[in-house]
Amino acid sequence: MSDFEPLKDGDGNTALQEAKPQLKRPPLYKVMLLNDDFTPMDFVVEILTDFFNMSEEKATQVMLQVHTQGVGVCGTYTKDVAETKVHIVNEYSREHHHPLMCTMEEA
Ligand code: TYC
Repeated sequence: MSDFEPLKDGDGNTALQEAKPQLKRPPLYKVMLLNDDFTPMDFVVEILTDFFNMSEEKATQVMLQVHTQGVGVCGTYTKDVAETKVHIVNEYSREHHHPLMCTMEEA
């Protein structure tokens, strides 16, 4: 069903006009990896291929970007998906006793 919003004229009369449908896109979030001195490079590449569906080549590129620049983007997702990825990656890293940190911020 469509919504209606009030439309006032100068004499204080109010009519109803059909409101424009409010179709805002949901905000997107960048999921990022942070560099550290201890997590093995191979483990980071594995994270990027397994959880972010990157090719080995792309994963190596992103891992090296994080290694040299301190931070790199793994992908951009809706809030729920981004939160889940961050959680899964951080849990997986902890389970393997690596200090790798995954975070998110609005794109
Ligand atoms: N700096 C790590 C090393 O030299 C590798 C690394 C890359 C760690 C990316 C974390 O997000 C990271 N072993």
